[in-house]
Amino acid sequence: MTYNLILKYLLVGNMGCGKSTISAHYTNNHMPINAIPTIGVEFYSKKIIKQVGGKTYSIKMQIWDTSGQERYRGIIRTYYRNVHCAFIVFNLSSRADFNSIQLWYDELVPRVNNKCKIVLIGNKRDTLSKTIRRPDLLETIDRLDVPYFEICAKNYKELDRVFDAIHSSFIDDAGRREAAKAEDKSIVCSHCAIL
Ligand SMILES: Nc1nc2c(ncn2[C@@H]2O[C@H](COP(=O)(O)OP(=O)(O)O)[C@@H](O)[C@H]2O)c(=O)[nH]1
Ligand SMILES: [Mg+2]
Repeated sequence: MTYNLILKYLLVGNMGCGKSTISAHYTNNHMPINAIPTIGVEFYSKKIIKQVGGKTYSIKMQIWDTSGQERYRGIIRTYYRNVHCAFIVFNLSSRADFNSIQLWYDELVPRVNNKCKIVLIGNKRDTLSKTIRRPDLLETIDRLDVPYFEICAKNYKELDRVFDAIHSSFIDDAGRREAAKAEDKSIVCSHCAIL
């Protein structure tokens, strides 16, 4: 039996932090990512099959890549509501990006579904000029209490590792719901679409 899982992901963060690169590379969209900033919202999708605990999951991802520009905020907010996981991306070499993490968190939290997972991604790990002090970063992760990944968006393996960890957490949630159903404790989650 194959379980179908539809996962909607959203990427937010300041302009230039690497959201479009992450989205395009992860979904194997080999279109050249030029220097033109994203206008409003761009859509990417990817389908993968994953075997977990003897079960097969067909996972369809919908990835909404947003523009970091303030003037598109109104349009972007219309995409927040049904998202399963929102990624706050920042450039590890940018103090301004780091200072905006809290702003992006405050932007998302009141607007996303209360079951939406929020994940922090420090991108451009490969750049030498990491300007953010480690203790400051750790304090932020602790304060927001979110999973944190450090990546280079040009490294496909690192991207796979991040998204795989996120899918796995949704599969675990789905497994727990299945187990609860089997025990007739009906915990029904309408948010994560397991069909
Ligand atoms: N060195 C390095 N450059 C990156 C990385 N991710 C993105 N970039 C570059 O940063 C610039 C902005 O990336 P983009 O994905 O358009 O950022 P967005 O505005 O957040 O969508 C582009 O020139 C990318 O090639 C990374 O991990 N390392
Ligand atoms: Mg972009």
